[in-house]
Amino acid sequence: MKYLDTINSPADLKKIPIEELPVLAGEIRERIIGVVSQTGGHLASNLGIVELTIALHYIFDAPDDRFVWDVGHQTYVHKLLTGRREAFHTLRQYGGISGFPKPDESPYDTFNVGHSGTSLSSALGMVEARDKKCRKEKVIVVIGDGAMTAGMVFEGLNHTGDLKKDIIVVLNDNEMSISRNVGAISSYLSKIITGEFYTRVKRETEQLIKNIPRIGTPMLKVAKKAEESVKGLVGPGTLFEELGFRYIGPIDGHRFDHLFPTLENIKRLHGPVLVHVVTKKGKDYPPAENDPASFHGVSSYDIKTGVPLNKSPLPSYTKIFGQTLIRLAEKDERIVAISAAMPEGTGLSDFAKRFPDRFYDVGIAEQHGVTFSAGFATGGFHPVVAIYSTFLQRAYDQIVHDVCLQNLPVTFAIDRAGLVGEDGPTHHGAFDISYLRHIPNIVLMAPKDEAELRHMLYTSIHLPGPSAIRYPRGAGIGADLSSPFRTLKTGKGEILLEGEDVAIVALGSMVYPSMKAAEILQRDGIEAAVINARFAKPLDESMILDLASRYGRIVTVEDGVLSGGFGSALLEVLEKSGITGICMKRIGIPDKFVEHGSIRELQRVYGLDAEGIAREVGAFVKNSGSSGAIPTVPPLVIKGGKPG
Ligand SMILES: Cc1ncc(C[n+]2csc(CCOP(=O)(O)OP(=O)(O)O)c2C)c(N)n1
Repeated sequence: MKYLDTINSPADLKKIPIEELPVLAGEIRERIIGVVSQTGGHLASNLGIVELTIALHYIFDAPDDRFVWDVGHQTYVHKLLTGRREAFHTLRQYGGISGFPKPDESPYDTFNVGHSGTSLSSALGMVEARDKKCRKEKVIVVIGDGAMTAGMVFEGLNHTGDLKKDIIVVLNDNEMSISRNVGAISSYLSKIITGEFYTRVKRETEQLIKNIPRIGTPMLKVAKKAEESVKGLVGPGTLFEELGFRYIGPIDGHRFDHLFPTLENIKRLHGPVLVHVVTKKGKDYPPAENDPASFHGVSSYDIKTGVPLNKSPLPSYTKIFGQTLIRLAEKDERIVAISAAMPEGTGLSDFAKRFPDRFYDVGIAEQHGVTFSAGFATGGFHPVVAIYSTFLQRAYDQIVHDVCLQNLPVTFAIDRAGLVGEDGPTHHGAFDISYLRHIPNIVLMAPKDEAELRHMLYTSIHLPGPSAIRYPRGAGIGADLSSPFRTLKTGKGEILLEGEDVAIVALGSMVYPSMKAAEILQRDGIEAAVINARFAKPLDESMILDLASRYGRIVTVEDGVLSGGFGSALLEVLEKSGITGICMKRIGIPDKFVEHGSIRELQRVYGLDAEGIAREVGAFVKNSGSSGAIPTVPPLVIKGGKPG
């Protein structure tokens, strides 16, 4: 019997003799590698944190003691040790356990998380709540060196140093974000790990002492200076100590004989403590150790080789975006590209190789990345900021205040728009249409396929103001990419299919499913027109009013939330025009956080596949009378104009 199979809670873990824990660590790695080879998930991060998680659960007493994970993608070991061992094979599957911490799923999960940089702030809130209730539990943050680059962490550190309450921060440093970690903080941590710090301190101290004169006040003064200087340099964690933390480390995060005594000691300390633990991403699985960036997040793979299974032969939107940007940048020196710790994920790694001086990885710092681009644009450049829809939420005010208010020419390449699948509610790109379309000056587009993405990117870099292109996760449809770039007319859609009974106005990745839905409807005797809207802002108002007067029935389809979304924008156009008697139906994501599951499953559940759209449109046509309502159309006066 495996040790792992005896563990249903941390209490069971504590029955295993300490000297046997390396065996348990091996079993856990085997289980994770096996399950993730089928379900996909965050492999390398979890393989790197096995011993650390075991030690934390052994030494502390969860769920009374509260673990707060940053990002939360590294919690598979924690899940295996806290009652989710038997459900572990359902990881990230529809109806199964989540790939991230979820208080709804387990009392051992203290905070819902998926985005980086929230741990310290949420933990500090828990600390204050604990102290106000005169309770004694420990609050332990586990944060990676990549997550440490998020600005909010520094806001949290700042506040923690001020409050001086009991809190433990475990810094899990593997020198990797998804790709190699970047920035000055990362170099600082790296110097600590490599011992460069000690060498420098020693050298500089020796130099100072050599210069001390032999007698009198000057000697004292210099000795004092030497002391201060050494204080500033000595001790690897000076930065954290100056912020009010007691720094401990660095220690080897794969050695129980280092982890146990350190964590035992820390348990007794008061005030903010930071323990610096060094681990290896992908530990003990050669494909992941050798290429931790590719194995950060994986889909199903062959265990022996690590080679991905079921990879689509068609290029992804991400890839087409990256390739297109290189082509455009070859001819246009104004183009620079910005990523927030995701050069691979956003398709910019080839751009970074081709134009190292025109590529910026700002770390997990979406807010900074956007305002940095705004500043760059004031200097005559055209920054293209590639950020996933869900992470761009972070930078809402920067988009409003720093880019759009000043009408600066910045392109937002919004990858993973719409449902993203197994990562679930923290990661779905459900809100971007709603959080962008009300901002003055911005042009918001969504391509129906990867060929249109190329034209949109070309169009956007020639616009005088801000624009955003939202496109989905995964492969395109295999569209022909050979046509030369062309400028799309701002705010103009295209009619793809004429019909008589209803007009389906679809946005972006919902266009082709809507075309398919029209085929299904035709078999039921319903003739649907299909329109590719292309733009969510500005809208093709004249076309919408024309459709309204011709059909009397309009259905909008979008892969974003309905509240404040694309369909709502059409309703606003109708309301503004004074037209009445139009039957309208909006299809999209309802007012809820969508769970995890494959994109296909979720589209089926939420009626966003061809069958679902056809079903909804068919019922709508039947319920809205034989020929639709007869619209009352006032004289067409189209107000508003193109954005600046
Ligand atoms: C706000 C935000 N931006 C980007 C991401 C994508 N992301 C997930 S994990 C990760 C890297 C985290 O690195 P680190 O904290 O060092 O953990 P590791 O995987 O190396 O253990 C990134 C950039 C995110 N989750 N949240």
